[in-house]
Amino acid sequence: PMTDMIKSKAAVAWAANQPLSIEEIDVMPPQRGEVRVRIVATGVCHTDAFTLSGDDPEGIFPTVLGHEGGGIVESIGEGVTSVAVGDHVIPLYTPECGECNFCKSGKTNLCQKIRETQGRGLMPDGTTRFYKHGEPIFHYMGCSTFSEYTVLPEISLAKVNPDAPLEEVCLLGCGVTTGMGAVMNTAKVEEGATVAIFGMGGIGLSAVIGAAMAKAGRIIAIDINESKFELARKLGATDFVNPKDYDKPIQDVIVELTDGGVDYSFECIGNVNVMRSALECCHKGWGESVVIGVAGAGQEISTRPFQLVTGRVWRGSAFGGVRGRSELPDYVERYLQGEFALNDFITHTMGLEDINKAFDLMHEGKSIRSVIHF
Ligand code: NAD
Ligand code: AHE
Ligand code: ZN
Ligand code: ZN
Repeated sequence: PMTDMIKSKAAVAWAANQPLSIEEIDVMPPQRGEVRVRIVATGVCHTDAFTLSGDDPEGIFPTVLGHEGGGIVESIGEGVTSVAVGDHVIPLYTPECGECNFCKSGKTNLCQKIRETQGRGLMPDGTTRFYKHGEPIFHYMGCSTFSEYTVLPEISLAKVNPDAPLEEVCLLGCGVTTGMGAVMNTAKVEEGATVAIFGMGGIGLSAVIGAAMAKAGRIIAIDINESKFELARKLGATDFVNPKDYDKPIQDVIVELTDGGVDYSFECIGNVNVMRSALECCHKGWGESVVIGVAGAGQEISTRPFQLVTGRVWRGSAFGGVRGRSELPDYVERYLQGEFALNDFITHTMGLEDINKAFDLMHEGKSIRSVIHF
């Protein structure tokens, strides 16, 4: 099926640390195995701000950021069979090809089929589909949802139930799935467990939802911004800790509070010092800590190896360990069945022209998620 170049409104990041610029860009037709999608709505995740800040070693400019979207297939390239024009889709920054060693291992969601080109802001054939005055603009995390139209490989799309409002389920494209999945797939938190969650942004609050669904006995919410605790309580958190209220390491506070430490902890901030606290607040002999937060170039984690020798486990999770094409549609179904709400997270909505406001609100600690409507 032949299609033409299309004009698209997009928020372009021309350089690190500059406000996004609203532009009309050219979006090329989908090539073999590719799909062009009209984005209906997109959330703004802290990772978008991280890359814009210049701290992301893979950050490359100019680019169209955004990776938490929902959209409708506008056109398909040659050979595309798994989606059709009009299908509702969620872009996947972790694709699922089903045939690479990673997909076939059954041990990870980290499909590597297109990881190398994706990390360089390119489509799998090594070129880009975005242009402004004939100059190429790079893709981002294989998604680039801050554009009215974007192009993705077929393997990077989850086809979802069209009854689901894309203005809400876009959050399943990253934040909510990441937090819930880290608790349920990566840690496999069991009923009655004691859980500590560091950072009550979109990711940490989703981890609270996951822990409540897993029937954790105690869910300790930790944040330096106490305005986040109200929603945390509503979602099921049972204890609230502001590290600023103490003059000793927060891991010591939590170990005392829990008579020896937690069964599971989750770092949902991207701060390497907090990652250490999250490990060290785990119970000797069995406590497991999951790193979800993304830390900047050059940052490293540390702890005494004795922490691991004595049975604590340090692990990490990307996209909640969820295989996007085969498992994400079911998250949408569970949302439709009322198992969890998404509107609690949407503190702000705005048009693309106001997207810089979404970044300001995030940095000021005033939003959980801003959702951009096109
Ligand atoms: P956010 O900015 O909405 O939330 C971060 C929260 O951490 C805020 O509430 C903030 O007040 C709190 N915080 C900051 N410093 C703190 C400290 N020292 N102690 C306690 N709390 C502190 O961010 P988000 O969108 O929820 O993303 C969180 C992190 O997760 C980011 O690093 C993001 O890049 C990462 N992330 C990872 C994945 C993944 O797949 N691994 C997916 C999405 C996001
Ligand atoms: N580019 C960064 C790494 C960024 C990162 O860790 N990304 C997460 C998703 S964050 C979503 O908000 C992820 O899925 N990582 C797995 C992968 O393959 O990128 C860097 O440090 O280079
Ligand atoms: Zn994200
Ligand atoms: Zn694969």
